[in-house]
Amino acid sequence: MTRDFRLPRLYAILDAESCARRGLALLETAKVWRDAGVTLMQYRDKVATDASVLENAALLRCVFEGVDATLILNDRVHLFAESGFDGVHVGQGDASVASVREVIGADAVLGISTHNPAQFADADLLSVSYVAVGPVFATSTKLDAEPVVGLDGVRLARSLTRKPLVAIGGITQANAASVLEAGADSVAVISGLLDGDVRGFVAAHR
Ligand code: TZP
Ligand code: MG
Repeated sequence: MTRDFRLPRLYAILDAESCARRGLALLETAKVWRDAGVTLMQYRDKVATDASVLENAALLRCVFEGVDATLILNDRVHLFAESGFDGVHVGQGDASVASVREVIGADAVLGISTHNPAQFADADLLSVSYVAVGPVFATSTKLDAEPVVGLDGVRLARSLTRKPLVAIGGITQANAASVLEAGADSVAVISGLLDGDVRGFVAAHR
């Protein structure tokens, strides 16, 4: 049930473009993350066709077969059922939470991105499973990112929502503890995993 969703401390985001930019294969990267102990992974692919996203989703499901892991699809709400994933993550510019819920059903995991106090407070009232706040720090992964909210933004979000809270943007193994101390339940990471030591990251935030 949505209300009981619990975020693990590490929310790994497998971003297809970030992998490609580094010459890393998507599935091999997912296998490394699985073997390192990742239990929540979002597949984010802003450019691929729907057909290719569905193909990758099926392969990623195979990678995590038999593992107690939650798989989330970024956007592409219309592909949710076919993807066989556990949930979707949407941004402020996407369809309304109510209409997304209609498509994915009451039990699927649903996350929403938030960037300012009004959105933090609004998200608390929505039927989302968790709230993402960010960017906490500067990031070069998302070119159209909103202004940095900093650790104060995480504290503010924490004070305005009782939902499970994940922070995103520029998070590395070196600064993750400060983000969790600021009140986030979890850290969502792209570059910090691709460029860092994923085993160390998982072990430090189990
Ligand atoms: N939303 C806000 S910042 C961001 C997204 C998707 C990118 C996070 O990537 P990184 O590499 O962990 O900074
Ligand atoms: Mg979106």
